[in-house]
Amino acid sequence: MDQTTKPEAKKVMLSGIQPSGDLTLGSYLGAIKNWSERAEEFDCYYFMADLHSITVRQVPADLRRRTIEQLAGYIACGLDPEKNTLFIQSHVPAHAQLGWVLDCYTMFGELSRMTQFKDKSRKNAENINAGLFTYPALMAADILLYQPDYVPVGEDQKQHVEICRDVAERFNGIYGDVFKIPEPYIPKVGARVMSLSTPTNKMSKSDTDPNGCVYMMDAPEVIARKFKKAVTDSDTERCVRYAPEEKPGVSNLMSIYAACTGKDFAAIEAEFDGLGYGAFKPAVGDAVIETLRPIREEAQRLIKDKAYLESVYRAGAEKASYIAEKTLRKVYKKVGFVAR
Ligand code: ATP
Ligand code: LTN
Repeated sequence: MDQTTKPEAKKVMLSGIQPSGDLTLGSYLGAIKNWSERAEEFDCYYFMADLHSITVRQVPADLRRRTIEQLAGYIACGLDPEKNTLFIQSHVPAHAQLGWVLDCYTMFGELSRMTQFKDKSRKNAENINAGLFTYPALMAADILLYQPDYVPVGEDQKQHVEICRDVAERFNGIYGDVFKIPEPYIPKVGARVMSLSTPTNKMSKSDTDPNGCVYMMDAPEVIARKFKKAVTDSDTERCVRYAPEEKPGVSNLMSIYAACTGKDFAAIEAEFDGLGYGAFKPAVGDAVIETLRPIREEAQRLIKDKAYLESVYRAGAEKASYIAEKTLRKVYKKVGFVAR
C-alpha cells in the first residue's frame, strides 16, 4: 500500500436492546444475528439499553441481573469484546445528556405517531410516563453519538430509526453537518418473528403467554415442546406453503426455519411437500435448537465469570465514552453552551 494513503476506515454499526426481559428468538433473528455476522466488517458498538428499560417499571435486582446476562448473551452470539465495543448505556452519561438536547429538537406530533408508544401506552395504561413518550429522542441520541452508517434492528424499530434520521436532518439543517444520517439495517428473513401461539402478534420478551415466545436460553426440550404446540392455520389444505396473509402460523414457522437453515421458501415447500404440519413443526423446533445450542452453552459458561463480564463492560464504557463525548462536545458548542 502507498505509504501516504490511510487504510479506509471501517463503516460503523450500532444497536442496543433493552434488558427488559430475557432475549428471545425474535431478538436473535431480528437483530443480534445480523450484528455477529457483520462484526468483522464493521466498527461495532452494541449496548444494553438500561435507560430505555425503565420507561416500564422494572424490579431493580432483575434489571441488574438481566443487564449482565444480556452482555453474556451478546458475547455468546459471537460478538468478540476485543473487536466490538460492548457497554451498558447508563455507564456513558453522554446518552442522557444528548437525549435532553434532542428532546428539544423532536416534535410532539412526531412522537405521538410512534407505534411503539401507542402499543406500550395501551399495555401500561397506569404508567404512561414522559420517558415512554420521549423514548425515540433518547434512542436518536444513542445512535447519533457514534455517527454510525447502519443501525441493525428488527422491523418494529424501523420507525424509530426514521425519526432519528428526521431529527438529525433537522439539527444539521440548523447547525451544519454535525450528525451522520444512519440507515436502518433490517434482515431479509426473520425481521418480524411472530408469537408461536398468536401468530398475528410479534414475538416479544414481555409476552405474558409462555408458549408464544422462545427464549434464547430455553432448554432444548422446552423449545421442542413450544414448537410442537405452535399454532398452525385452520385452512383445509394442511400443506407447508408461504402465504403470510392466509397462513400466518405456517408462514411464521417457515420464516424461522429459513432464517435458521439458510434455505429459501421454495426449498422448504419442496422439502415438506406431502408431509403436512406434523413433520414440519418438529423440524423447525430442531433447527432452532441447533441454532441456539452453542449460544446457550457459551452464555451459561460466561454468566458464571462475573469478573470477566465486568472487565468487558468497563472497557466498553471507556471506549464508548471517548467517542460519545466528542460528538456531545460538538453539539454543546453548536447550540451555544459555554465550554467549561
Ligand atoms: P419488549 O417486549 O420489552 O418491548 P421486545 O421483545 O419487543 O421487547 P426489543 O428489546 O424491543 O424486543 O428488541 C430488541 C431488538 O430485537 C430490536 O432490534 C427489535 O427490532 C428486535 N426484535 C425484537 N422482537 C423481534 C421479533 N419478534 N422479530 C424480529 N425482531 C425482533
Ligand atoms: N428501542 C430499541 C432499543 C434501542 C436501540 C437504541 C436500538 C435503544 N436505543 C439505539 C438501536 C439503536 C428496542 O429494541 N426496543
